[in-house]
Amino acid sequence: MPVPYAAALLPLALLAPAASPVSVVEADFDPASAFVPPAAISYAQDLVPYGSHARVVTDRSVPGRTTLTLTVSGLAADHAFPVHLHTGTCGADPASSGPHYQDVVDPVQPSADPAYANERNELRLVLRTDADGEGTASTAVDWQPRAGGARSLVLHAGDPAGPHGAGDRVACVKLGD
Ligand SMILES: [Cu+2]
Repeated sequence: MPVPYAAALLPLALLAPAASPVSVVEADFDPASAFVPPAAISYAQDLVPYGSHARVVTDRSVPGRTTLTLTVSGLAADHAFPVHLHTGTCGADPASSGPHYQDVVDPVQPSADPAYANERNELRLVLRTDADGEGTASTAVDWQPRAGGARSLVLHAGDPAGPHGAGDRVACVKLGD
């Protein structure tokens, strides 16, 4: 009896918890040592003061595409932060966020080969704050992260002295799996 069977399943399919194509993370930057492990960590209060705010919207509603938008308030004014999607989660050690997430993973790690370490194969953006320390930046890539593979968005200090220098990791936002 295929028809009644399908009809019986339809409501269940509608109720099934499908992964939302748009996820939103809202968090205040706190010290890693906070009693409750923070959803966003600052490692450099001069650039990312405690209590400053981040909102990350990850939109996967277009098949095979990811658009990520980062909006902040309360950060250092008139500053450019290189921001990347990283593989690891945020921890007390800034290095715990691990290497950059890559769609096609470089077999040689740490990845320095521009065939892999580029802005099409990694998710990168530059967040520029205004005179009030507010800013928003968005970028899109033609892939979607593997489940559980991209667990943080890392803000770097920026290094105007070097062409590729992202500089120290100054803050980290935990992303859901
Ligand atoms: Cu990075």
